[in-house]
Amino acid sequence: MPRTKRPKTGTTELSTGEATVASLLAHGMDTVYALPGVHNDHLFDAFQRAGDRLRVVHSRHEQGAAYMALGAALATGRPQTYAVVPGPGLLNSSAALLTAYGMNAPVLALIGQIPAGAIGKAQGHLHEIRDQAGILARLVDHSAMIDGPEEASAKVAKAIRALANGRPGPAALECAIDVWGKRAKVALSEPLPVRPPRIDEDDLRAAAKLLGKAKRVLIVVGGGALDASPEVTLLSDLLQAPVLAYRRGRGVLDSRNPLSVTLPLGHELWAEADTVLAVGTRLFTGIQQWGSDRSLKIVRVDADRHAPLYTPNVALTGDAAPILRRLIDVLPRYNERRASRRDELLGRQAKLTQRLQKIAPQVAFLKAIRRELPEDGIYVDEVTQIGFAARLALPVYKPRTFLSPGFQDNLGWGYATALGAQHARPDVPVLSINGDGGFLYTANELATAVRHRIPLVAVVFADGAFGNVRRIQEEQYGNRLIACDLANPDFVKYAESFGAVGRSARTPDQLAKALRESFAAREPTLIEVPVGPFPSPWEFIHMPPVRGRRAGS
Ligand SMILES: Cc1ncc(C[n+]2csc(CCOP(=O)(O)OP(=O)(O)O)c2C)c(N)n1
Ligand SMILES: [Mg+2]
Repeated sequence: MPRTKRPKTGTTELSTGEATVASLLAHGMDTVYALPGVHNDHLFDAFQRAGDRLRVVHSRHEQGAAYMALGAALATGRPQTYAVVPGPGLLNSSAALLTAYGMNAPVLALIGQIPAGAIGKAQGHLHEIRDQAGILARLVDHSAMIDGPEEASAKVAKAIRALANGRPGPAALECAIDVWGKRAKVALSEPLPVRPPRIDEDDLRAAAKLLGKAKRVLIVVGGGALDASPEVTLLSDLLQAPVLAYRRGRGVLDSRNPLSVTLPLGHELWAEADTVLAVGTRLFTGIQQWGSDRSLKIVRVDADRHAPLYTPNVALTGDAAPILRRLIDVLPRYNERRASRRDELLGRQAKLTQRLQKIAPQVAFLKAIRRELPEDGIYVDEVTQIGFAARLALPVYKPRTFLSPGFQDNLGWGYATALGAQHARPDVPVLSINGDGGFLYTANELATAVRHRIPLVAVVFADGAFGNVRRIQEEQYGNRLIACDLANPDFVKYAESFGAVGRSARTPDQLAKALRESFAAREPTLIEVPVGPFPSPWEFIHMPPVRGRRAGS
């Protein structure tokens, strides 16, 4: 492991907080999403003293700060930071940290602590929590305590490297209330190099051979493929392989390419495939739901060597883009020119479009959204009826323009995540879609949108229910309804009471018009769409096994 380079003696006198801020800035991290409190006062003073070099975006709840950092990380692909107080502050942010972990998102959490000498003594200090370090160590792969100004910079550098090293993901640093303000002459560490693993040439050839001789390749892409869109596109063409994305990988292959498929066609193609090229995906749906057997060969490209669900025939470990570039170099030796599958896939896509008439009301709204959201606009998903349908039917043209919470699928992530995405990408419109259930998780952050002039446009589809839960109770529990009907605010007035723009739309055409006007106005906006119950999408999402053995069962 490379050691931190540092001058022999420290030359600048800084507080721990100031050294931390200087290191963030040295790593190009110029924004902190944050909610202050006494434990972090010295850190916030350092934020203040950084002046224009640092943007501090304060939220109204710690989950808002953490989701904003997550949204900014997902929209940009670059590391982002949030800072909160210990105990309740940390726990308030923890669902976002968990989601960042599940999504391998580069989010650095700066968490306060009680006085250093009191940690672990259960004396009842403000915001004390038992074994905060242990809690953090279970939430993220890299966590550490900053014990003084001299080591702050090195610890920040290590944590930031950990965001990208191996399987990427969040990291956390704690610092005690009486340590942030301590001063010393310190040496600032330089950013540490991230060393990608060497690409194993034997494995590469084995992968090329397997793919080259395969008759029907299916490429499956997840969040680990987001930075390998050109490579996946080329490989899809060379192999005439359809590319399946469910949530995270949408847009890696442009939906306008007929070989770009979502779950229902992926299910059919999984049954027919002899070889799967899995890029940056756990392959959960395929292996766990659709089944696998010996005749299915799997080439895995992943940042993580560990494949928990299956044993790949060939595993290539590291960043997808460089590995796939090498594969593209080697593949022609083993791969004949293939007959085009374009017409076949066009036909199958057309049939799927027919089948998706079953969820026509959702599809009509999605068409309106796609018409109005520019090609590089960012759609932020939610665990709601329009969201489930979007995963199947919203065309996505570019990676990082469809942000979906991955396997956590945690209700209520959307609005604050979208706010972070819009803050970090002011150059493109961001659209947050929500159900009325999920929206009220972070709707208070409308105040943040207004305070920081973040021109996010959000839509809330209001059916007066946790609709998904309600439909399951109707269909599978003899209509015995419990805990599913909601009392809603008037969403238009609610938005207006914050100083945001409130609009209302009832039909897809009205929504299109409201979106067009909102994207043009570029102001924090909430569009309420009153709706009734939607038809169930589940037959297109939970599909039966189509191959021999189901792994894990
Ligand atoms: C953190 C979390 N809590 C609970 C759930 C379970 N859940 C899934 S969908 C849903 C209801 C969603 O309601 P709403 O946002 O109004 O969307 P709708 O289904 O009505 O479109 C619930 C409670 C979840 N996915 N995540
Ligand atoms: Mg609802």
